[in-house]
Amino acid sequence: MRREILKRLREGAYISGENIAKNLGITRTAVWKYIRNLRKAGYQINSSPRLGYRLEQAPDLLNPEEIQSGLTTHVFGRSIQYHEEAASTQYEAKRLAESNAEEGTLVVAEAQSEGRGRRDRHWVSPPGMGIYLSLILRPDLEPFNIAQIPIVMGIGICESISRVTGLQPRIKWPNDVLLEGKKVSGILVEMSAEPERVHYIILGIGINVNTPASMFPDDLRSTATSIAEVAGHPVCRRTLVQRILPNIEALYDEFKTANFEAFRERWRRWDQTIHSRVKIADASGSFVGYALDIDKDGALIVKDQKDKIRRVLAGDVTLTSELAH
Ligand code: BT5
Repeated sequence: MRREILKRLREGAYISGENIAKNLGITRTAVWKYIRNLRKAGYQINSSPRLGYRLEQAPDLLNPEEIQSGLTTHVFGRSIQYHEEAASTQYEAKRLAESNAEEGTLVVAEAQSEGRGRRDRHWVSPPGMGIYLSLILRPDLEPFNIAQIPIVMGIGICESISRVTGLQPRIKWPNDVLLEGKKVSGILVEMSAEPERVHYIILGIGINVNTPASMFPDDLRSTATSIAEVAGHPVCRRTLVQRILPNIEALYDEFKTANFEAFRERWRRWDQTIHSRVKIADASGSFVGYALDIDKDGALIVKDQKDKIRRVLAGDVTLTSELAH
């Protein structure tokens, strides 16, 4: 009902409470209560005794009403579960996936108390500042290909940030998006699979949109940033989500039928890893080298200090400089 009322208010003109009530088959008192609740949620709604109600300004919330108004996707975000606060949108999406939620189901939270990165690391998720979302995917792919998904999705996030803000984000292989060398977004892919078959994937995306530097813990200040910090002004989270969803939906559709090779050039366009000195760390240790390229499977090709060529499939990359080759 709330969504229906918003839809009518969004048409832009004044609309009387009586009209809304008649249209939706509810009482005028019920309409008034919905309007009161919308105002509480931050919607600025003008009311004039003769003309009725008019929406002056919608808050920058990531609720289904806001995301879906004007969303151009076919599948992604057609069903949305919204939380003012979640422990982690990954947990919620996993729960939904286990109970057969359809592909494209989106979980969004305004804040996360236990936002997660890879290997159970923490993702800082202060309320109302960033985008914290998880999508349920059910691709007919082998588990081997899944590690390529965050790499491909990085392209969509860069393209979207660039389109909406004019900034030039960069990808640090495999799953970080950087602005001016600092992390602005991270991608997390978790899956439930058998050796040959993927049951579902939860694609998690975290973006620092309006997060002030002061909200990052001390140990992240030198490595994390937000779009607003770099742009110098706040950026509408809803606009960004509405750009990201169709972008990553198109990439995903293409990914299901093409192999990673098809994305290599586009990925290189945003990359900041290749031709850099890198430190690679994974569970088994770390080494220093020079990133030469990304191969047709999305692996990072690194020349180590003994001039041995190593193929890196997973791990954390630290860029130690950007010297030309
Ligand atoms: C990632 O992991 O970068 C994946 C982050 C995915 C977060 C999304 S939010 C929606 C969904 N729900 C979740 O619970 N998670 C996903 P990783 O590469 O492991 O990076 C984690 C590291 O980034 C941490 O150990 C910190 O050093 C740093 N970090 C934490 N919060 C950050 C932030 N907000 N901005 C920049 N860096 C951050």
